Amino acid sequence: MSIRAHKRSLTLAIAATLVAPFAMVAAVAADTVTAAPAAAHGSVTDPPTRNYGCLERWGSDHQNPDMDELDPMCWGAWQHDPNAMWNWNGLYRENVGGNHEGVIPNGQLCSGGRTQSPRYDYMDTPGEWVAKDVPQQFHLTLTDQARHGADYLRIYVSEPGFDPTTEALGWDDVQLVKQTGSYPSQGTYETDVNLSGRSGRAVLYTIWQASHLDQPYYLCSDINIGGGAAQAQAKADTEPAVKTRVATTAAAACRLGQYAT
Ligand SMILES: [Cu+2]
Repeated sequence: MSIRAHKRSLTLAIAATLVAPFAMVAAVAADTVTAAPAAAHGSVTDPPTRNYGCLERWGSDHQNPDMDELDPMCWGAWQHDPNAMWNWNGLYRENVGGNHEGVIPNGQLCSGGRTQSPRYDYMDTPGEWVAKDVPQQFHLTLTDQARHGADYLRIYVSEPGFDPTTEALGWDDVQLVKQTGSYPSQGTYETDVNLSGRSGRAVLYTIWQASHLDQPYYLCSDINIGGGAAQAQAKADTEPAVKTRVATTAAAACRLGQYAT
């Protein structure tokens, strides 16, 4: 077994232990459990990606028919493939060679060029995705359960006037905000994002170039720039229990990751 294969199987073993809390949350709420084991990878958890947001809000209640009205894009996502949520951390491609714009077609940025199709295809669907209120300057957090490290985070924001409720994101719709330096292997990567001069709904697009392999992740987060921060905090304080459970699981994953290395 090569070192790389060994690392991979170790990662999978850790993943099997990590996915259990999610499966239990689902089992409590639903008669049928469709959760499949997720390999331990990561994603932008704040502001949450489309699929991570749908897991945060509905992971313990994903068969609730009210979701159709309350959160229609999440409803669509769960109908399309629940594994996009259970595997919230697996939206990546491999061996892209840094040629992101050449490999990911316009209109498919949020699914990483329909990676592992059809699992994440719905992430490209225009519509009323729930957008997180953020100030013009905020912290972005990427949670890396596998502690892959990062060669860089490259962060784009959709152009003013781009309407994610009617358009799928293309390269001509985004402008580069920043590219970070590298991060060592750790549980979270954080960076400041400055969107001065911007307001309203936008899509934040993050490419995480992991360091263990050529394994870039393509991550869309819906944001409402300048949206009432106080209001967002009040909402967060009354979020259903699942949010806490997911956050606890993610934190536990990071700690487990530390011991596993
Ligand atoms: Cu990974």
